[in-house]
Amino acid sequence: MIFNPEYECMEAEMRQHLQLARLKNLAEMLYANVPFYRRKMDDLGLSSRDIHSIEDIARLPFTSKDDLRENYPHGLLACPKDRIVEVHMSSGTTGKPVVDEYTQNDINIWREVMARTMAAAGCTKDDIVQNCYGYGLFTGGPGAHYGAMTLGAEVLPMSSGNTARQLMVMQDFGSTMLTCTPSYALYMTEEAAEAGIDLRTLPLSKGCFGAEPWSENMRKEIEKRYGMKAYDIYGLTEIVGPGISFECEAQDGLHINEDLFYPEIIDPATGKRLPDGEKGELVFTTLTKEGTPLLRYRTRDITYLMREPCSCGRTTVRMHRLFGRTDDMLIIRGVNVFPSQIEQALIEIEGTEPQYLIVLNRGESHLDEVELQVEVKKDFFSDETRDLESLRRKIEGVMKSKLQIGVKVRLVEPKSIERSIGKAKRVVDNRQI
Ligand code: DLL
Repeated sequence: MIFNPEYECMEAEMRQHLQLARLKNLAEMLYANVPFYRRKMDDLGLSSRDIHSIEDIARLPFTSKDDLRENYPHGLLACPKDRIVEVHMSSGTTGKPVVDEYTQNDINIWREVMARTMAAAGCTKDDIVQNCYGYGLFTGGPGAHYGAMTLGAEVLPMSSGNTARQLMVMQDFGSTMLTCTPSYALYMTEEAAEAGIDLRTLPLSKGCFGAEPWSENMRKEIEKRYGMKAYDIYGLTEIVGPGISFECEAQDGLHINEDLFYPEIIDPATGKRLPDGEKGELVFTTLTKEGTPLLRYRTRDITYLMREPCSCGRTTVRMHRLFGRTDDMLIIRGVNVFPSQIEQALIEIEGTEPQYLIVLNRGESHLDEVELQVEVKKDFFSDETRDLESLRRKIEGVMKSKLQIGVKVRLVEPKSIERSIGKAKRVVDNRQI
């Protein structure tokens, strides 16, 4: 279902007018209220009067994650503090967290985009949504909660973890929709199998999964194990949380809520804008936010934009599912490798689980060495060393041909790689030690 056809199916030219008017307001408001942006625009000799078309956005300054950290906690606030009604943060691995402070209008925007997102996955007031994204400073739990409530569905605010209880509730309350990270969705299938629960016989028919990279093959695996349709949803704390873009039934890229979040793709090295269809770093401008609006925020996520019409009737630009991040891209002997490519290849290999860990070491020769730990399926894990050895060699061969680099594969026992209830950790980098 299309939640808001007026905006989601708007004619392109009309949308551009809307985006332009909103961008001008934003630039004016940021100049007036946020010293950080006033300085940046003064340095470039720019004001909102220099914006004549939406393309002029390229003249405006970027905002980086470091800018957010340096202005922690309230430096980028653009409205009086007493208008803030909710705060979220994401911590990442180093430094201060990045903060998003919401006014009531910002929360309304979030409700709107999450309702669009979940409606596109088929959620209606008749659904029972088991929400196993974490609740708290993380945006996943509250975001899906707001979306489900806006659609009038029943929400089970489970948060992540306590898998036995998740499975009990799933059965006893007849959940029809699941929202969580894809890795947690898979983990629950393992626990269910162990407990003798056949998930395919339950009423679950759809799910919205995101917050971490996952592959097309992982989607197929989730769909098969649950007997449901699995949709990709994307977002980041700094911009609003989940709800920036989402898949429709065509599952051919993620529709961006571009009346609210203006996307661009740039070359991460030069900052130059790239044409549609070309892969680069995704950049967002929040067109209508009030609390902590951002100009040209560099997400570090890599994708490309697609403007071809979609069969669902929405006219919004789509982004390809993420290829990775500029900061988790591994450069191994000059070759760019993303963990998601490894995952995509692994699921095609009979006998392995989509559970893996990439361990990077600096070898004696001072070259980077990659060890790929792969979990073997329970029924494949025999004592026949010959079988395991041939499986190991097979994986090494596949990796060599798909990634163009040599990877040392180590097969590990079923369930020995640590499971996550939130975002999975796929890379251990020992090279700094
Ligand atoms: O992960 C928001 C979210 C919650 C999205 C629930 C979807 C569902 P952060 O914790 O700030 O926010 O992390 C944002 O996670 O820049 C991407 O690198 C990654 N990410 C988010 N969604 C996807 C996805 C939330 N569908 C960062 N595919 C982003 C791949 C994703 N990566």
